[in-house]
Amino acid sequence: MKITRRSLIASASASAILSPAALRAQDSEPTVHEVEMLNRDPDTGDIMVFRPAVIKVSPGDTVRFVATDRGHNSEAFDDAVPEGVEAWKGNINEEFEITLDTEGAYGYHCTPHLSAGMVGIILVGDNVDNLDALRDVRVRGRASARWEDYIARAEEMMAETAS
Ligand SMILES: [Cu+2]
Repeated sequence: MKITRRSLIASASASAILSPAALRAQDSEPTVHEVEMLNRDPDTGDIMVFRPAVIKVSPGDTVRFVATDRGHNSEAFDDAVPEGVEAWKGNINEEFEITLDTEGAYGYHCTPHLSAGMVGIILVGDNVDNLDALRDVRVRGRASARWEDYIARAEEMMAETAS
């Protein structure tokens, strides 16, 4: 079998995931939320997007960025993660997982496509005190309209779960 870069990545991520038997042995399976990295959203037609771009998860959940299309990654904004949390940076073209234990809002982008508006927000838990601070993140051009839109969507999600 010819070892391609793709198969190497696939086997590396497969080995990082517990077998079904091991998962059953655990008290509770970790919840994994998938976010696709896309050149074009097939539903909206938007170019350079994370899908879904705004998600709400529980503390301890894992978010998996899936390299559906090539040329993308996920990089957290240094000033858009809860205090004391280290920003992540995934590699281009590779699936990337991050487990989020700390409650709060996490803003991220695709490194090469920030100016194209490839940004996203993850809400963890019910106390996202830093959500408003995401407005201060330096996002310009086409990205700034999406960023504002996503922050508004995140605020709606929080309002829904609070009621
Ligand atoms: Cu990208």
